[in-house]
Formats: sequence, C-alpha cells, structure tokens
Amino acid sequence: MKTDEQVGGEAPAGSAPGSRPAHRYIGRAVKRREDLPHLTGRARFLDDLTLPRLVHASIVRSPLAHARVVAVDTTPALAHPGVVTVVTGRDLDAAVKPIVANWILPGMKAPARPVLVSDKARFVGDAVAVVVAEGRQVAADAVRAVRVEYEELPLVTNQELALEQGAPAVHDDVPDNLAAIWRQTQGDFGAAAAAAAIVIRQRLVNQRLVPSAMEPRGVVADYEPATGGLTVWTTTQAPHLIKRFLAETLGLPEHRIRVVAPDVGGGFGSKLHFYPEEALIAHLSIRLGRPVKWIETRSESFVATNHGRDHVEDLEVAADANGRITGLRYRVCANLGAYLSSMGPGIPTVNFALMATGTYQIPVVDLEIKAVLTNTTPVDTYRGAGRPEATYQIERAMDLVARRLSMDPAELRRRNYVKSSSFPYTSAAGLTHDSGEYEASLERALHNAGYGDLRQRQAELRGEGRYIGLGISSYVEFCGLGPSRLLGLVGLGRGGWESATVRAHPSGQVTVFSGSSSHGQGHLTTFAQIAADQLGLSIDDVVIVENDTARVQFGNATYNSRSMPVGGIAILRAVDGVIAKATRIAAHLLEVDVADLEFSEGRFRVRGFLDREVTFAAVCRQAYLGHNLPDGMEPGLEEKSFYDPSGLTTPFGTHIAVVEVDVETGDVILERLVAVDDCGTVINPLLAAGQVHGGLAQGIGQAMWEGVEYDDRGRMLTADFRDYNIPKAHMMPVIETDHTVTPSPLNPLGVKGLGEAGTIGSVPAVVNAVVDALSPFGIVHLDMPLHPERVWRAIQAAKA
Ligand code: MCN
Repeated sequence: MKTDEQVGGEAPAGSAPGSRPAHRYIGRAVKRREDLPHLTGRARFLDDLTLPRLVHASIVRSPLAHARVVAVDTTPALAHPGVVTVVTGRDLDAAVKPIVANWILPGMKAPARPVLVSDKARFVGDAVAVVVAEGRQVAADAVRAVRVEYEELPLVTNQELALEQGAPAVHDDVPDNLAAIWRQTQGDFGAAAAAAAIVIRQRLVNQRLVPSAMEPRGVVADYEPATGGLTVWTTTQAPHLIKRFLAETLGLPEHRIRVVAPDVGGGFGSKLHFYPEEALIAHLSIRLGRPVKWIETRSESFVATNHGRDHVEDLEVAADANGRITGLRYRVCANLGAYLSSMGPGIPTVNFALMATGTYQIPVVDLEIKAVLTNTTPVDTYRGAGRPEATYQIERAMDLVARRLSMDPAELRRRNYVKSSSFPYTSAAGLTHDSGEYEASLERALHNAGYGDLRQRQAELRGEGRYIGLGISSYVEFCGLGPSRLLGLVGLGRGGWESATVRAHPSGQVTVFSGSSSHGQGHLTTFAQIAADQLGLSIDDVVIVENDTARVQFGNATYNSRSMPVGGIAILRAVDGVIAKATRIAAHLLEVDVADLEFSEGRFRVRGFLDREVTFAAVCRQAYLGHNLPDGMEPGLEEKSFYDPSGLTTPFGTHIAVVEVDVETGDVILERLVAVDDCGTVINPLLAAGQVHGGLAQGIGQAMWEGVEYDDRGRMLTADFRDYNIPKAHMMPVIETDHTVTPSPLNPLGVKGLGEAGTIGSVPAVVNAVVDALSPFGIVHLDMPLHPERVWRAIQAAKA
C-alpha cells in the first residue's frame, strides 16, 4: 500500500516500447473536460433532440397493482384532435416479443415481460396502451381519455407474504411466486454454532429505494423505411446491449440498428437495462414511418423505472470468546418486483453471496436466498447492486458481536480481517480478492477521524446527557465484471470484456472509441488521461468517443464500476498496438532495429543518439502517406482491443460516521463522514473524490431518509420527492475523503473501480453510529431509514 502523498510519482523518463511511460496525467486532478458544455447550456440531453415530423408518445399505465385488463376503449382518445394513433397490448402481441431476463439462474422460473400488457397488469405503472400525438401535451391529455376496464385481483407487495401458501400469484406460470433459490454453503454452520461462545440472530431489512437520477428516462426512435435503418436515441448506460435487445425483441436485423446515448443525466444502474419503452417507441416509429419521442415524467419514473435493494435478511453469526467470527448463516428473501428485469435475478443472489464474508476471514458460510415476484415495480441494479446489501449484513454483524462481547468494534475487526499476506485470497463465499490492506485502511480512517479522542468525548458527553455515536464500516466489493467465462458460469447473458479502438490521425492526434458509456463519471477526461500518458501526447490531442453504436465498434456498458479496470485497460492495449506498429514504422524510417528504439514523450529515439529521432506525428503522417513503410505493412494506424479481464478487482475501504442523536426528538445529526477508499491506482483524484461524494450521498440517503412504502392496494405512498426524501445539500454532513493505494495485480495500471464505493461502505457506518449512540439505552439494532420518529419510538420503548 502507498499513501496519498506517494500517488502519481513520476516514472523514469524514456521507456522502451511496450513498457509504461512516465505518468503526466494519471494521478493528477485534471478538471472534467465534459463540464464546459454542461455549464454553458450546450449539452445535448435526450429531450433536446428534435426531428422533422416528430410525434410524441405518452403511456397509459395501470393505476392498479394487480388487475385483469377486461377491455380497452381507445375511441375517445382517438377522437382527440392531434392524436395519431393509440396502440394497446392486443395490437402489439404479434409484432413485438416480450422482454426476457438476461441473467438466468439454475432452475429459475423466468416469466417474460410484455412490452404492453394485454391480459393483466401486475404493478402500478405497468404499461397498458400508448397514445401517439402531434404534440407532447396532446398525447398526455389523450392518455386520460383511454378507457380501460379492469377487474381488480388480489395482490401482494411483500416478498415474504408472497411466499405464503395461498398468496396471489403474480404470474400464472409461477404459482408460488418463487423465481429462484440460490444456495451456497462452505463448512457446517450448525457445528460452528454449537462450538461458538456466542451466536447472535438479527433480522435486517434493506429497504426498497428509488434510484432518482436527475434526468428521467426517454427514447427517440427514427425508422427509415427506404433503408430499413432504425436509429434509437435513449437514456441508457448500455447502447450496445440495447441494440442487441432491440434486434431480438423486434426481430430486426441488428446491423441496421443504431443506438445512441446522448448526454445522460445519471443512471446509477437504473438505466442499464432494456426497458419496454425502448422496444415500444422503436416499434411505433416503424409502424408509423415517423420519428417518435417519449419522455418519462418524474411521476412515471417513480413507478416505471426500476427500483433497488428490497431485501429481508435473517442473519446468524457465531463467534468465539475472543471475537473471532466462526460462521455466518444468511436466510434472505429478495423482492424482484412484478417482472424479472435484465440483471434483477443475479443481484440479490450471485452479487450478494460473493460478498457475504466482507473483509473478514470467516471459514463457514451458509446462504439461502429466495428471489420472489410481487406486484411491485421491478427491482434491479442500483449503485452497488448486491454489495451494499451484503456489506450492511456483515458490518452490522461485526458491531452486534462487538457489543455482545463488550469489545471495541475497531478491535473486533482487526481480529477478523483477511491479513495482507494472504492475497490473492479466496473467501468461503467464493470470491477471489485480488489485493487488499484492510487493517491499514481501518487505521488510516481511525486516525483521520480522531477515533480515540472521539471515544473519550463520547464518554464525557454521556455524563451531560448528550449522545454521540461512532460507526465503523470496512467494506470490500468486486468491480470490473468479467471475465466473460465467469459471467457464463453464473448465467449472465453477456460478455465480461470491453472494447476500444485507437485511431491515430495523420497529424498525430488520436481518437479513442470506447465501448463504455459514460453518464456522469467523466470518462472523456479519465480515458484521455490514460491514452495521453501512454502515447506521450498532450491530453488536448486525445478525443474520446463513446455512446454511439454506429461510431464505436462494439461494447458492453458502464456498470459494476468496470470502466476503469476493464474499459481503461482495453484502451491501454489498443494504444499498445498503435505504438507497436508506429515503432516498426519509426525503426524503418530511422533505419535501425525496433529493439534500438525507445519511446517517450511522443518521440521515438535511437538509444544513445540524441539527434536520431522521429516524432509520433511524423510516423502517423507516414502511416497514411504509405510512401515509405516496411515491406508488406498495410498503411493506416488504428488498433483495437477486446479486453477480457482475468478476474474481478476488489476495491475496499473504511468509512466512519460520527452522529449525535437528540434523544428527546429522535433527530439524528450526522456530523462527519470519514471515508478512506482504495481503488488501486487513482486515475484522477478530483473525479475520484467526486465519485465518492456522490455515492456517500446515496448511502447516507438510504441510512437516514429514503425508502419506498406501499399501501395495502400496492400503490406507492412515496411516489414523489415530497414523500420520498432524497438528501439535499444542507442535509449532508462534512465529508472527509482520503485514499490508500493498493494496486490490483490483475491489470497493468493497477486500477480497480470506484464508482459505487460510497454507497457500499457508508450505509452500515451510519447505522452503526446511531446504534452506538443509543447503546446506553440498551438498543442493539434499528432498521433504516433512521428517521426521527423511528429513533424516538425505539428510545421510548427502551426506556419503558
Ligand atoms: N476513477 C479514478 N480512478 C480509479 C477508478 C475510478 O479516478 N481507479 C474515477 C474516474 O473519474 C472514473 C470514475 O471514477 O471516470 C468512475 O470509474 P469506475 O469506478 O470505473 O466506474 P464506471 O465509470 O464504470 O461507472 C459506473 C459506476 C456505477 S456502477 C454507478 S451505479 C454510478 C457510478 O459509477 N453511477 C453514476 N458513478 C456515477 N456517477 C454519476 N455522475 N452518475 C451516475 O449515474
């Protein structure tokens, strides 16, 4: 591990071709290149797009959580001036295939999702019909004129109730609502528990969350009948995957489809998946021969865009008298909503299970996870996707054990960490951790927080009737989903690679085409840092192109914080290919062997000769002139890579929360959040800190304020920002970020992902802090969100 001050040190100048040159940009706080268009109002979001003859779609959504669709009368809507057409589920059936999950678990029952329902609606917000009109407001008005006759059916929103005998079936072909069971065991938990000094049982709830991206979803589709070409602009994190799913769902030739993600205002995992609206709007454009636009309203977004989390977990943890954890048993019930979204089935099962033991060396794990269908909005990836839920489990478990043994929670963690000499380390949960320094991360966070002093202050303040609390959370997660073979083994129907093409122009400047798809992460800056350093160019000589399947070769997507550890390495490899060819051209021009050349700062020099050199730009020029190339070499200078990583990278860190609880009102004041994160080599500390800040806001939001509630008819009680409480700036604590650097051995840059660290580490830190503050009342656990009423009631109950 290196500390902050050592990050970004200069490598010796003048490296041989193929070795890593000096870092001029990597490790530096280069300002975001993508900000200027945003700050000057020149960014192009989906709704900025307009086309000749554009018509607007608005969707009729079910107001009922479970209902048979008896009849749909479109006549009054069609009579509206300006309405072009109204299409119902029955009109669609033959033309558009239903959407299927992309993550298929063994033995899974996978009911498909119709693009518009024709038989029954399965959640409030399910799409029943669509109105297309000349104007957006006309379409929205005409939606209200579509008369749908429903026969209301019994419903179930809670996953545990959905498993009870006689519960209403969300899908007739899954009568017990149980889509999948994931079981994993290592060792014998019964024996571990029998031999343990203590066994603690605790029920933990990871409530349902709304991802709340700043920009709701939207789609514009434009079909050109003369060529059969279809262009779809969509607010997605995964344009290349959407292209494939569009072809499969609409039965179109994939090579005639172009998908573009314009500027996208955040996604947090919710814009990763193929949604019915993408198929629907594309189909409407084909049907009408006109471009069609659909923009999700904020109210629609609350019900129609995927939710996250929604786990109920029964935890058992066994430990010896010295605080060594000897076994874990989890019984989890996960709510997947009314349909299996693309990655939905794998998040609470595979993703969660791999993280079950956290940063600790725990020999015995016994997991059973039930993935359940209910009459609610589908649940899929939300920043962290399974890893926050698992971290919450294990980090609450650590505090519960520490409390029972009257041990300091920091000390308990020290006793259980995977030791730094043990890497690569394969946990009992089956995850190989590539590198780590868990104890060092803790010590740094304790130091930054001033832990010892805070504990002293806590004791003093208690004497004055004031209750401050300290919460620690040490997390590890996995990033850079791959390799492809692993994804195949766990049933995820896509590759684990990422692609890049590096095109050197005759002038010596470079365009990099990446299959990743930035939607706020700053790839135009960080990817350019990587390419510019490797080529010895100014960052101004590098342009990054993403998000357009017609311009970029192929790609996967931006998710699982994979862009740096997978997409970044694809760029590095393609750059290596360009340098290798350029070196051969340079050797030819200088009439020396390739081995006699060294490449640095954009120049090929003959070793030992100060005046014998040729610039990268001159080589590029010659590559395209083709006048003087080595025999048999093709002109041009462009290379590509489909980089498939050899394993997962495992970033880690420690977050410490400091709270004060007003025991009269139950109000929690989150005073400080101290975060020490380790994502290996940091490409850009400024953007990295921004990523951590954003993630912390969402993690703190879950711990303190956010949560979806349904009424007994399956209607969301928290379906707008008055009732669904995301953190505002003034609600945020002082955030203190720092990092350690433990490079990944799996890639030449030593990078790991970072985009989700904030949501993964912070949630249990905050909950642990509040429970710690209230420990004098005998409170050992509180469910999230920790709003004042819940905290106050717990205090009253404890006092009683
Ligand atoms: N970074 C770095 N050094 C590293 C790793 C990352 O400097 N070793 C910085 C870079 O600025 C990089 C950014 O962090 O551009 C994110 O890189 P990475 O961790 O590889 O994550 P991805 O680019 O693949 O982004 C996905 C991740 C996920 S999964 C969610 S969810 C998420 C997130 O990123 N959603 C976001 N961050 C988001 N940020 C914004 N603004 N909006 C979202 O929707």
